[in-house]
Amino acid sequence: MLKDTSFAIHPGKEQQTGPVIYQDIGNVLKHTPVDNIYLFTCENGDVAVQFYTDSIVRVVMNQKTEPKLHASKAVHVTPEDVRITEVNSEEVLKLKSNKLELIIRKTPFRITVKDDQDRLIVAEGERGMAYRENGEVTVFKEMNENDHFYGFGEKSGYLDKRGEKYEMWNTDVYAPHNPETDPLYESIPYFMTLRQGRAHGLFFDNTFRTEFDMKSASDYYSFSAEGGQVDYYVLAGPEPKAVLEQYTHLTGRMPLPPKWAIGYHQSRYSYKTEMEVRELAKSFVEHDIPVDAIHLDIHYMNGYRVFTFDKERFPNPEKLVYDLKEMGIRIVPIVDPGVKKDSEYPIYQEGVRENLFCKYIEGDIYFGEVWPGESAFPDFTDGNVRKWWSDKHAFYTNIGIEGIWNDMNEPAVFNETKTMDVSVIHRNDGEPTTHRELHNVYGLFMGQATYDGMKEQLKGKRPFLLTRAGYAGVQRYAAVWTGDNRSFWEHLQMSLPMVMNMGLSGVPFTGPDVGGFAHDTNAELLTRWTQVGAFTPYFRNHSAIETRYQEPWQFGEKYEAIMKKYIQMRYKWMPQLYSLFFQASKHGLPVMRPLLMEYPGDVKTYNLNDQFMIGDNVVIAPILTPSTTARAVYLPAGDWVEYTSGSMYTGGKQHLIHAKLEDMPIFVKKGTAVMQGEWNSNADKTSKNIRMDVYAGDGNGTYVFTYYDDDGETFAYENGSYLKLDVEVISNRDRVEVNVRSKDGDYVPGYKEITVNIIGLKEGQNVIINGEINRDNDKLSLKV
Ligand code: MIG
Repeated sequence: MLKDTSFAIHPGKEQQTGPVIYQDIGNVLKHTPVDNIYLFTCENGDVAVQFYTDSIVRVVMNQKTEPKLHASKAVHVTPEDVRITEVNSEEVLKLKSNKLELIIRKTPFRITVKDDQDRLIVAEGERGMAYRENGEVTVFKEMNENDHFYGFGEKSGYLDKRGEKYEMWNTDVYAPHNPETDPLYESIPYFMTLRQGRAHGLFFDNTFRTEFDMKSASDYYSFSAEGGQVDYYVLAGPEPKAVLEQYTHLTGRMPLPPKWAIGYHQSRYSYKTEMEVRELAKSFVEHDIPVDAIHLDIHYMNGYRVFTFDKERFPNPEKLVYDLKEMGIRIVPIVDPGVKKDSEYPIYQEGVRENLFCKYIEGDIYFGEVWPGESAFPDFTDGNVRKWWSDKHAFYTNIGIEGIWNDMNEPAVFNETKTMDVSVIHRNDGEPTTHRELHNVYGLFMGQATYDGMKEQLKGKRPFLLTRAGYAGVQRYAAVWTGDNRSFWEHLQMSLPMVMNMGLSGVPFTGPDVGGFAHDTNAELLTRWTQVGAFTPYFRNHSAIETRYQEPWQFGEKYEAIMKKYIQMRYKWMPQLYSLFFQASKHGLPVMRPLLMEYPGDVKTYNLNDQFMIGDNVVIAPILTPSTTARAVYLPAGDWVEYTSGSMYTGGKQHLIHAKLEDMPIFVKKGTAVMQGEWNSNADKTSKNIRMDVYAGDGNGTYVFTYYDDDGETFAYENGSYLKLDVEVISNRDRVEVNVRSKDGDYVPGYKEITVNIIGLKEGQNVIINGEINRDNDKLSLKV
């Protein structure tokens, strides 16, 4: 494996000295509206402007040919019929929808976008769109002194990306993920800008190596690509949530995962034998620690050949999968893209005979060194290849497997560039082009092939896919884990802004390797990390070969008890989490959120890295440093109740909160509610009793939320088999009201009612449930 040597200095970068010369797009020579597209012929290229919705406008510039409007790998929706009013003068053309106004200056071509309140959101001044001789395209935008930047997918460093410069080029980085380590595995060329409480978004849909520069200048930022065309979307916002809805309208939303995938996963590189896996599962059951999935890393295979099991180590995988499922545990095997070059290996034979591997233009197969040795790589950019790969997954699904883990799909190759030769040609569904252009979508297409295949084979059951690499839109197919982190406190800290920014990038189902992948973890770090993991959307403990084993019981009873409590807590919170996953699948909103998402007007939240929210009413403030039992917690406006202690705190300021090793501070906003279930056992994880904890407010306030439930494993919800309650909680001086505003769906859950538990009721406050006053303070409940 390529270790981090002086190679990492990238000597190539030093060579490009001398002035960088940009060719500006130049003056508009003519413009013609064609349907909903405005085409501008400019001196040095053509531009197309196209409204997708009232709130989304697309700008495409091509310096060589007509702007290409139908080649996106990420955007699968077509433009709506948007009503636009047009005002044309000699200097400017104004195009206005209900939500956006475009002011296009003609000499030279410059585009400025305003929102419906006449506020500037994206503007060009002296600089606009340009390109270079070498094919690079760049867009310069004015940067406001109050701009804060978020998103950019999977990046190390802090939440607010102002002052940073990022590259998008899917890369396998085993070297430490430091603040300046960039790029990593995922490329999501998208960001959200927050300026004085209002947000807008920008998605640069270019699959080449791209760069975002919020660092080099103080009054403008830029984004550029090594090739292709300028192709970006401006998203109007104006709230962060609206931006997310707009972005995921374009790039798609996460399908609702099966409930088991939202549970706790245990992994290791590797659990090497069937015996070991059985022992592991047994230990979880004996310790009464919840686990929903055990991952099989590369050692399960025969010589790292995908779609095989090593017969000695895993003599009867079908029985293993079956027996574990009886215990309530699923098996998730790893699948890498590299297919071992071995003329006696059927997958390789088929790939060669049926012409499915990536090739050079001259016709030779590209081979790269990965785990199995010399390997060929399926060309996932081609529909036939995807279909083949999809079908191959019957190997797993036929024995009862419902989840797959895709690794190394950047694609990673053990060579100096860490990836495939950029001159390799991809079929690209009939429009062949180089790896240089499609590198960043290789993992996305692998994900599509895998997800689609499993979905078909599982006949109505929801598949789970975990991936390392991806591009904008990856959320349509997979959950993402953040790759090879390390067992350092710094990496626990870093995982918070990283996962939050993934959530702001449309990928709600994300998490780091809990406990840290590389290096030996330790009792305290693992315990604190497990506490956080219980509330991050994706929750998997994973560790590297030759590191200390880090299952929850490996550090003695004291630590085990705490980890057990938090992993069980994950399951108690499942009704709440599942409702949030539902919301994410419907609207694209993240499950784990930075505070700025709920409090965009509060500048104190703009770079708050060590706290996060679950949904819109719960703040989690974990301990992220060793030997620490207190920390400052910023609580935004409102009154807050600490979940375990019941202590009350006023928001809008910092508090010093004490938290012994067994405690992680969790704050629920007064006047709101959270849904709680219970932990039964591994074999039976479904809550029999559901409780609504209502945190009585004392001022005037109404809180509305959605409780969602269904069978948790099939697609029956698509045909109405779900339970959806829109609930309002009204708090007044004299009463707390809980009303079901509407009930949807025909799913009949195992429980008949939801227990209502009012926390912090004041003297003189009555409780009213669905309009009926409760006088004797009996057991309160809502019928479902
Ligand atoms: O080059 O499959 O990030 O989670 O355990 C290492 C072995 C390959 C990298 C993944 C890691 C996994 C490991 N893989």
